[in-house]
Amino acid sequence: MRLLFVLSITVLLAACGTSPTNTNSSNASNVAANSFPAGAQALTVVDMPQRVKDMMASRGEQDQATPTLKILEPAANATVSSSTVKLKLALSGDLKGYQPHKDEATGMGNHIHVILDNQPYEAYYNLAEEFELRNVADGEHTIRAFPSRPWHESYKNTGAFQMVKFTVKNGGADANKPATTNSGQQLSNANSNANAAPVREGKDMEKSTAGAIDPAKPLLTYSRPKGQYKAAEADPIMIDFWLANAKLKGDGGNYRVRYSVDAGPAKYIDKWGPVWLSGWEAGKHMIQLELVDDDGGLIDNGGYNSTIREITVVK
Ligand SMILES: [Cu+2]
Repeated sequence: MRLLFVLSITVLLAACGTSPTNTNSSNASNVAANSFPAGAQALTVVDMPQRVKDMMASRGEQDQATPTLKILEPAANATVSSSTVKLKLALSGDLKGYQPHKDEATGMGNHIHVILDNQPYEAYYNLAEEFELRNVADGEHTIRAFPSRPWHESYKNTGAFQMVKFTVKNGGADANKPATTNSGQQLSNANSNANAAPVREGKDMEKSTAGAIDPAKPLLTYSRPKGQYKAAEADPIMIDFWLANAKLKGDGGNYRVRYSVDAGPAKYIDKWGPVWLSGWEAGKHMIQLELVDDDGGLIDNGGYNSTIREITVVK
């Protein structure tokens, strides 16, 4: 039964085209229409795990920080004539010791989530160097960025989230380049120019273009879960997102965030914050996250407000 389930996901993803991670509203509705068998797993909402509470306690006041991000590059509405798009950010605000940095021993640390169009985010640790989005296709794009904690929970204060639209023209992206698989935090440091001074953080991007997105309208940005989860990290698993121009019901607004796992029953998040789910079975799972109104109607914004991601749980 599980094999059949995994197979049906694979077939469906193949049917959606070459870019399974670039979920937009059209393949989102495909998935809904095909309705996966709801997984055998029973997920329950649980408390933040002790290991995260311990990390939090060891960070001083960082969790009360209110980091403000600015996208310095690319400039708003810029035209970039290269398929390598350089991202330059500035961090300010009341940081309380918050600084992006990767601890080489653990591979963890504070980082920025960087999202091209509606692809899975990439982690950006060293703001002193530009982050390179490589092999970006010609056309209109968006970058969304926001600061995150070592366990990938985003900062949700005003000013933390930034978005920029830009266009790549005659960038020369290689359409035949095999897309990097969505294997989590795989950062490519490959650099064909051996004499290039700093080896920058960066990533070969999947092919995608921006949706017809209105930055003034309610916007849900999918952040977590993503990639592969192993051992202690696989239970519980956190759902986390950014919400712009919209308040949830429980926060005094009119909106709800609806989620489902493996096309199972719809669940709702009515207060903006991370939700930890326990009870995951090993294997692949699909998570759908949508911004809806009080009647459950999807609030569309360029296809970004309904996103489906596949994750893998390894036990
Ligand atoms: Cu992260």
